[in-house]
Amino acid sequence: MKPNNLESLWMPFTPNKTFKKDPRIIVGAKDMHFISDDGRNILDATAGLWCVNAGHGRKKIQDAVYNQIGELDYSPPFQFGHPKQFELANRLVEMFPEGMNHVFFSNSGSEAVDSALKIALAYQRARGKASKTRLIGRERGYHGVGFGGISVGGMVKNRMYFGSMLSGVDHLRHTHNPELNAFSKGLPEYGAELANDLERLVQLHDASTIAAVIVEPIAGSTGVLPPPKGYLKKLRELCTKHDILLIFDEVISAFGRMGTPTAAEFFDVTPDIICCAKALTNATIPMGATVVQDHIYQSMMEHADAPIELFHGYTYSGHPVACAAALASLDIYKEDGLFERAVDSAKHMQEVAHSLKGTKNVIDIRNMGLIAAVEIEARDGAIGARGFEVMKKAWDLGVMIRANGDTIAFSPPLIVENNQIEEMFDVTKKAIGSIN
Ligand code: PXG
Repeated sequence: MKPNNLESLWMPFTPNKTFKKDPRIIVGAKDMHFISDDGRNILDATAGLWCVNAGHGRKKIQDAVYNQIGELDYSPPFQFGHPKQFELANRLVEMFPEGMNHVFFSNSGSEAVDSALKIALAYQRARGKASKTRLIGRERGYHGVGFGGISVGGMVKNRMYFGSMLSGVDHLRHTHNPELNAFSKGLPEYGAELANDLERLVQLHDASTIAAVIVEPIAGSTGVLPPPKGYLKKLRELCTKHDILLIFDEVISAFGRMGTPTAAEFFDVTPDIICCAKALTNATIPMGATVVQDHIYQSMMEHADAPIELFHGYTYSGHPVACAAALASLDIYKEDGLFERAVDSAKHMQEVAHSLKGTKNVIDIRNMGLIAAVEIEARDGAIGARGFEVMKKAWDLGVMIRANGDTIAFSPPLIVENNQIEEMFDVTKKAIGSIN
């Protein structure tokens, strides 16, 4: 392919100029591997982008999608229904924490987040608390790329180019504390008290102005930050105390990444709203979902001031083909026992990941569930350069890893074998060793 042929496409979150000089092109995928255009098998240590939890090319999903297109390719989601979206909503509420019984569909994590924020605001108004309009996110949070998501998000580059965003937003402090918590296996010991930062914001703004707090139970894109022990429970208590909704953005953590259907179940903390996407359809067809507790839905049904209780929705909300892909994915997760399998693989990955302690430039290793991260020290004046070079080198050596700045993130499909976990980290170690 001539470099020219790559010019028409503006690639997302990619240095276009650099990429197009030396492209990495993927032409196929099966199970744990991608296939590159030069015919190499590349081990997928990232489940694509935290999303292909059942592994690639699953026949059951392929058949479900094919059959669905023949049976009902599309139907409008406003004023009309089709059976599979009700079936999928029922399946999801069975899996999700008790009381989370209503599902609003969208097409991505960003939309699932925007839907959650809008539901939170509309709910507060419907129940007579219209002054509760403020949204609280957290520093280093990632909630997708819509204006709602970047406003509550806390990743500087994702915000600084895009103007003033939503007004009436504030942020909790992030929980990363390498001085005390570096090389923690599983949840870090120190930092639960950082949840009290919500009290600071309540004192500043008053609870009567705050609609919701949104956090990732485990922060992913910012470089994998597991929550300190006790942090999420404390945050839940404070939200309840101040009558503030708690939203968990589970776009990466739902569907088995923690060995449970949701991280909420893993932590035994039930939020008011959960956003999910990605592995919902094993990433085959784009889909997002926002799942809410009974009290939110019931309040909207009883108190909304118009027959349409929520003025929100997407042309592709509950798309029949996405629903078919999601139902097939949920079947696979269950039939293959993949969430349980992830628990065992996570133990092995913890040991293997931490064996990289002592490798040149490695300054921290973090893990939780089937997620691990190896952080390397940034090169002077070039944050992210080492991470990028390690990612490229690993690709050359046959493993796809993800660099979030100088943190290498691992989130393999839940079907990963122990020897493949070892291969992921062996190659990463070599890649780290090969750069200066
Ligand atoms: N919330 C969270 C917690 C996410 O991780 C989104 C929302 C947005 O989802 P969509 O489907 O709109 O992209 C995400 C997405 C990375 C990386 O490098 C992770 C995501 C996206 C891009 C890169 O870890 N997660």
